[in-house]
Amino acid sequence: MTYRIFGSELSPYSVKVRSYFRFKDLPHDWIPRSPAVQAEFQKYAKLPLVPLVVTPDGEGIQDSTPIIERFEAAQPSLVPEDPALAFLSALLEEYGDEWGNKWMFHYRWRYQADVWSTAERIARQMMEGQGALAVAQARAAVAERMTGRIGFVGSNPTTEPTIEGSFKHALALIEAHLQTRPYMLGGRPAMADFGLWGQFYELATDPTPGAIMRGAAPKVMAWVQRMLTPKNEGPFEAWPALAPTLMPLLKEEVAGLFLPWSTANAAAIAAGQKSFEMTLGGASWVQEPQKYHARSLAEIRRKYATPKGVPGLDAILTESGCLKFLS
Ligand SMILES: N[C@@H](CCC(=O)N[C@@H](CS)C(=O)NCC(=O)O)C(=O)O
Repeated sequence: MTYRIFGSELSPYSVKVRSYFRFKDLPHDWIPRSPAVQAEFQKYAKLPLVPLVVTPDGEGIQDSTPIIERFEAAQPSLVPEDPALAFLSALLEEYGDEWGNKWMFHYRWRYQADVWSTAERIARQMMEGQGALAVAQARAAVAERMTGRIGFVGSNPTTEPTIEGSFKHALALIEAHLQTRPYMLGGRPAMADFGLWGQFYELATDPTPGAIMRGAAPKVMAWVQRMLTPKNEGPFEAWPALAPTLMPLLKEEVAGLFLPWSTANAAAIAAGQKSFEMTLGGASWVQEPQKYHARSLAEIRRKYATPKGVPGLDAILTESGCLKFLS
């Protein structure tokens, strides 16, 4: 009854799923994706993406959010009983997965120290067991290919200040929020933790953003460590206790940047545009649209349709400014 997780230490969605399996105490083997396991990977994967979970009866599952959702029926569950909190948790997971990934990808492939450090680690995984020359050659190839792809997540000279500003601002807001609690929604981990954490874990291991985090955010760093093996340490808190430090994150980041960006991105895809431009957080933003994000925006809107109207939720979403993007 052992699951196999094909993943990479360098992939935020892979480490997210691994931490989740640890939290659920699901027996699993962690298999770093490399040429040695490529045939096995291809046997089960529909998309050339990690993570891939292979179940004990040989079914392949991809995409970290549905992977996690699939195992949620078994205890311990990540989902708070309060449906309003459960939705906010899913929304923060989505913000981490889709917007937090811009911070991660931008810092990783923008600055030379980060490019080299990441390319080296990827090359070692790819060239496992081969000599230094093979690793050095793979490192150069990875660095060249990935720096050329930095624009895929919307990072370019126009958007750089917004991406870096958002990272530092979110870091400060989450640092304040984690002063008095071990996890985003209180004493136990939630979807929100897993989505945000995958990105922050990668950021913490890269030189430039890692230095910023170590200098400015000790509580976030302790949470990054804690989330490697997350545990129930107490109950979820109720919204009134979370609100003073969580509302600013919903307002300034989720409603201020992520949701307007995601809505414009989806509109650009629907219109078949090659690129889109907008004013985001008071600055200009321009990029080629990203296909996957339109699907995940539709999915979060679908998730909103169920708790819509539960006591308290619409008031929170209205006050934060999120509501107009969700229906
Ligand atoms: N939405 C997917 C995203 C998966 C994804 O983008 N994976 C990246 C790594 S982070 C990937 O596999 N890229 C191609 C590769 O590494 O070969 C999820 O949540 O699992």
